[in-house]
Amino acid sequence: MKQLAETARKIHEMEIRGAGKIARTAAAELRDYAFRLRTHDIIEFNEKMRIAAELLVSMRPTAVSLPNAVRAVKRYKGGTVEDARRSIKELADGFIAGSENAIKRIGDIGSKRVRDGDTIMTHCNSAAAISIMAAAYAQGKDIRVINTESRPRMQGHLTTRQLDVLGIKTSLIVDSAVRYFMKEVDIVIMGADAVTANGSVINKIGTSQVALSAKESRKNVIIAAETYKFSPRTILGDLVDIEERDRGEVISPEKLSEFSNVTVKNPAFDVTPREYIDLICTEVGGFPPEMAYVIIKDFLGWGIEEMNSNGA
Ligand code: RI2
Repeated sequence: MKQLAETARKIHEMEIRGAGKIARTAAAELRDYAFRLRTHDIIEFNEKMRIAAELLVSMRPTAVSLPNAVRAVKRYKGGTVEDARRSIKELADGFIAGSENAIKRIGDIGSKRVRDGDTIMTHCNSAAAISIMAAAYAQGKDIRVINTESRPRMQGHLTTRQLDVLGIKTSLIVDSAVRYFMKEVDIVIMGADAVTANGSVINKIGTSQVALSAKESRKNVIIAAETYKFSPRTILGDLVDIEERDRGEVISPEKLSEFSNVTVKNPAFDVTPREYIDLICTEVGGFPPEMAYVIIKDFLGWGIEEMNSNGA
């Protein structure tokens, strides 16, 4: 339980972050937890696995990749603890390998939309979006990236570092300079924490402003998202929760205490309507956002019944 709680804490406090990374981490933690459990009673084992799954899912409410990964592992079968463990390992390892492969495929597919000489704008830090840039650069395309700081957690700095290591020319800008620089941009590439059945994209706060600015300037917006970022439950009418994080990320408690009439809002994500998105690039191909429902149905493959019976 100690290690499970520690992994949960790291996800909650964003020591482990990024929608894909938290999904792979949760799958690995469930697998390892199954092997750490001492019980030989399958009923007790199943109950402990259920509680562990719920705990992990509750750590970040927005990234749908997290419940989707947990759900994939929870499909295990087995009449004995040994059989259940074997099944869990197979499912978790399969999810992790599939996820890593998906990011690579997105790079291969999405990079075809990047031309030699392009200036790309990106926001926050997305492994899937960076995969596209890295693949385009590896193909010998001379690209330049403009990337935002992404306040308040400054994940843009991670992007700057990763692109720098790859050798890609990068300009780091403050979030409020997006529109100022949009005229220099050829294409916008960003990641996703969730994609809804109607093709809206939920990603780091500020994404919708970048997309709005791109739309105004007639610049294409590509969203890089593995199929497990699509939210099956939105077909049932559920909305994706937007995580409200600690106000201390925005202003220190000491500073805030100087004011009498001030509240601080700190939503971590926003919703970009599908009208602002030209293409969602997944590991099974690039699709217009209007096709989100098809991806959920055909590639994610979860039936309505399973969604109803499984809260994760
Ligand atoms: P990959 C991140 O969320 C960012 O919003 C990023 O765009 C998205 O996950 C997708 O990232 P956070 O964990 O899965 O930083 O493509 O809140 O790496």
